[in-house]
Amino acid sequence: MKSLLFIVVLSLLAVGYARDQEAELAIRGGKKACPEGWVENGNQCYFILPETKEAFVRGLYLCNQLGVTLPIIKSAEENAFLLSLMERKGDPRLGMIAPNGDNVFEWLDGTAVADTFSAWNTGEPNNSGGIEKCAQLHVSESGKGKWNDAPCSNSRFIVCQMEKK
Ligand SMILES: *[C@@H]1O[C@H](CO)[C@@H](O)[C@H](O)[C@H]1NC(C)=O
Ligand SMILES: [Ca+2]
Repeated sequence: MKSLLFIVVLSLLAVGYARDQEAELAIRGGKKACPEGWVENGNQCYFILPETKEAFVRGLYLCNQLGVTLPIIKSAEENAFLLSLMERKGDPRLGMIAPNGDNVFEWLDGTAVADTFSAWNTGEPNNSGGIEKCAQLHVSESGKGKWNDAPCSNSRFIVCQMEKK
Protein backbone atom coordinates (compact mmCIF):
# COMPACT_ATOMS: atom_id res chain seq x y z
CA MET A 1 0.00 0.00 0.00
CA LYS A 2 2.80 2.33 0.96
CA SER A 3 4.66 1.57 -2.28
CA LEU A 4 1.50 2.05 -4.33
CA LEU A 5 1.08 5.50 -2.83
CA PHE A 6 4.72 6.16 -3.60
CA ILE A 7 4.23 5.26 -7.28
CA VAL A 8 1.13 7.46 -7.49
CA VAL A 9 3.08 10.39 -6.04
CA LEU A 10 5.97 9.81 -8.48
CA SER A 11 3.56 9.61 -11.42
CA LEU A 12 1.91 12.86 -10.41
CA LEU A 13 5.34 14.47 -10.12
CA ALA A 14 6.24 13.26 -13.61
CA VAL A 15 3.00 14.51 -15.16
CA GLY A 16 3.29 17.84 -13.39
CA TYR A 17 6.87 18.19 -14.49
CA ALA A 18 6.08 17.55 -18.15
CA ARG A 19 3.30 20.13 -18.08
CA ASP A 20 5.46 22.78 -16.42
CA GLN A 21 8.50 22.16 -18.57
CA GLU A 22 7.54 24.40 -21.47
CA ALA A 23 6.61 27.30 -19.20
CA GLU A 24 9.83 26.87 -17.21
CA LEU A 25 11.97 26.90 -20.31
CA ALA A 26 10.32 30.15 -21.39
CA ILE A 27 11.02 31.72 -17.98
CA ARG A 28 14.65 30.58 -18.08
CA GLY A 29 15.06 32.10 -21.54
CA GLY A 30 16.04 28.72 -22.97
CA LYS A 31 18.79 28.12 -20.38
CA LYS A 32 18.99 24.45 -19.36
CA ALA A 33 18.32 23.56 -15.72
CA CYS A 34 17.28 20.76 -13.37
CA PRO A 35 13.69 20.47 -12.13
CA GLU A 36 13.00 21.67 -8.60
CA GLY A 37 14.06 19.11 -5.99
CA TRP A 38 16.71 17.54 -8.23
CA VAL A 39 20.45 17.90 -7.58
CA GLU A 40 22.54 19.40 -10.35
CA ASN A 41 26.01 18.31 -11.45
CA GLY A 42 27.46 19.40 -14.78
CA ASN A 43 24.80 18.75 -17.39
CA GLN A 44 23.18 16.02 -15.29
CA CYS A 45 20.35 16.10 -12.74
CA TYR A 46 19.99 13.53 -9.94
CA PHE A 47 17.05 12.54 -7.79
CA ILE A 48 17.46 10.22 -4.77
CA LEU A 49 14.33 8.15 -4.27
CA PRO A 50 13.34 8.24 -0.60
CA GLU A 51 14.35 5.35 1.71
CA THR A 52 13.59 2.38 -0.56
CA LYS A 53 16.13 -0.15 -1.75
CA GLU A 54 15.03 -1.95 -4.89
CA ALA A 55 16.01 -4.72 -7.28
CA PHE A 56 17.27 -3.53 -10.66
CA VAL A 57 14.04 -3.94 -12.63
CA ARG A 58 11.92 -2.16 -10.03
CA GLY A 59 14.48 0.65 -9.63
CA LEU A 60 14.61 1.18 -13.37
CA TYR A 61 10.81 1.15 -13.49
CA LEU A 62 10.61 3.84 -10.81
CA CYS A 63 13.09 6.07 -12.67
CA ASN A 64 11.25 5.41 -15.96
CA GLN A 65 8.06 6.63 -14.25
CA LEU A 66 9.81 9.99 -13.98
CA GLY A 67 10.83 9.77 -17.63
CA VAL A 68 14.47 9.25 -16.67
CA THR A 69 16.93 6.43 -16.02
CA LEU A 70 19.43 4.96 -13.53
CA PRO A 71 22.86 6.66 -13.27
CA ILE A 72 25.05 6.38 -16.35
CA ILE A 73 28.57 7.36 -15.34
CA LYS A 74 30.90 8.59 -18.06
CA SER A 75 33.70 10.26 -16.06
CA ALA A 76 35.64 10.12 -12.79
CA GLU A 77 34.01 13.43 -11.88
CA GLU A 78 30.48 12.01 -12.30
CA ASN A 79 31.50 8.93 -10.31
CA ALA A 80 32.85 11.09 -7.48
CA PHE A 81 29.65 13.12 -7.50
CA LEU A 82 27.42 10.06 -7.14
CA LEU A 83 29.67 8.89 -4.30
CA SER A 84 29.34 12.23 -2.51
CA LEU A 85 25.56 12.10 -2.99
CA MET A 86 25.20 8.62 -1.43
CA GLU A 87 28.18 8.40 0.93
CA ARG A 88 26.19 8.49 4.16
CA LYS A 89 23.21 6.59 2.76
CA GLY A 90 24.27 3.41 0.96
CA ASP A 91 25.33 1.84 -2.32
CA PRO A 92 23.33 3.08 -5.32
CA ARG A 93 22.37 0.90 -8.24
CA LEU A 94 24.16 1.77 -11.50
CA GLY A 95 22.46 2.06 -14.91
CA MET A 96 24.35 -0.81 -16.51
CA ILE A 97 23.74 -4.48 -17.27
CA ALA A 98 25.68 -7.51 -18.53
CA PRO A 99 22.83 -9.07 -20.53
CA ASN A 100 24.77 -12.26 -21.26
CA GLY A 101 26.26 -12.69 -17.79
CA ASP A 102 29.77 -12.66 -19.20
CA ASN A 103 31.26 -9.61 -17.40
CA VAL A 104 30.62 -7.51 -20.51
CA PHE A 105 28.61 -4.55 -19.23
CA GLU A 106 26.73 -1.93 -21.17
CA TRP A 107 25.14 1.29 -19.97
CA LEU A 108 21.39 1.70 -20.41
CA ASP A 109 22.10 4.14 -23.26
CA GLY A 110 23.59 1.22 -25.18
CA THR A 111 27.27 2.24 -24.90
CA ALA A 112 29.84 -0.33 -23.77
CA VAL A 113 31.20 0.33 -20.27
CA ALA A 114 34.64 -0.72 -21.48
CA ASP A 115 34.56 2.06 -24.11
CA THR A 116 34.08 4.89 -21.63
CA PHE A 117 35.09 5.50 -18.02
CA SER A 118 35.09 2.54 -15.66
CA ALA A 119 35.82 2.18 -11.94
CA TRP A 120 35.62 -1.55 -11.19
CA ASN A 121 36.92 -2.63 -7.81
CA THR A 122 39.96 -4.92 -7.88
CA GLY A 123 38.94 -8.34 -9.26
CA GLU A 124 35.56 -7.07 -10.50
CA PRO A 125 33.44 -7.67 -12.45
CA ASN A 126 33.75 -11.33 -11.45
CA ASN A 127 30.26 -12.69 -12.24
CA SER A 128 30.41 -14.61 -8.96
CA GLY A 129 28.22 -17.71 -9.11
CA GLY A 130 27.40 -16.86 -12.74
CA ILE A 131 24.52 -14.61 -11.65
CA GLU A 132 25.98 -11.09 -11.45
CA LYS A 133 24.44 -9.08 -14.31
CA CYS A 134 23.94 -5.78 -12.45
CA ALA A 135 26.23 -3.40 -10.55
CA GLN A 136 26.44 -0.90 -7.73
CA LEU A 137 28.78 1.83 -6.55
CA HIS A 138 30.48 1.09 -3.20
CA VAL A 139 30.14 4.10 -0.91
CA SER A 140 32.04 2.73 2.10
CA GLU A 141 34.91 0.50 3.21
CA SER A 142 37.76 -0.73 1.04
CA GLY A 143 36.06 -0.46 -2.32
CA LYS A 144 34.79 3.08 -1.75
CA GLY A 145 34.15 4.82 -5.07
CA LYS A 146 34.55 1.54 -6.95
CA TRP A 147 32.00 -0.68 -8.70
CA ASN A 148 30.99 -4.27 -8.05
CA ASP A 149 28.86 -6.57 -10.16
CA ALA A 150 26.17 -8.39 -8.19
CA PRO A 151 22.81 -10.10 -8.78
CA CYS A 152 20.09 -7.85 -10.22
CA SER A 153 17.73 -9.13 -7.51
CA ASN A 154 19.85 -7.52 -4.76
CA SER A 155 18.21 -4.47 -3.17
CA ARG A 156 20.08 -1.20 -3.68
CA PHE A 157 19.29 2.46 -3.21
CA ILE A 158 17.84 4.09 -6.28
CA VAL A 159 19.11 7.34 -7.71
CA CYS A 160 17.54 8.55 -10.94
CA GLN A 161 19.49 10.57 -13.50
CA MET A 162 18.59 12.79 -16.42
CA GLU A 163 20.33 15.30 -18.63
CA LYS A 164 19.44 18.92 -17.99
CA LYS A 165 16.65 20.14 -20.19
C1 LIG B 1 33.33 -11.42 -6.48
O1 LIG B 1 32.32 -10.47 -6.21
C2 LIG B 1 31.59 -10.69 -5.01
C3 LIG B 1 30.55 -9.63 -4.86
O2 LIG B 1 29.81 -9.45 -6.01
C4 LIG B 1 32.50 -10.69 -3.82
O3 LIG B 1 31.77 -11.00 -2.67
C5 LIG B 1 33.61 -11.68 -4.01
O4 LIG B 1 34.52 -11.54 -2.97
C6 LIG B 1 34.32 -11.45 -5.31
N1 LIG B 1 35.33 -12.47 -5.51
C7 LIG B 1 36.59 -12.16 -5.79
C8 LIG B 1 37.48 -13.33 -5.98
O5 LIG B 1 36.99 -11.01 -5.93
CA1 LIG C 1 31.11 -9.12 -8.11
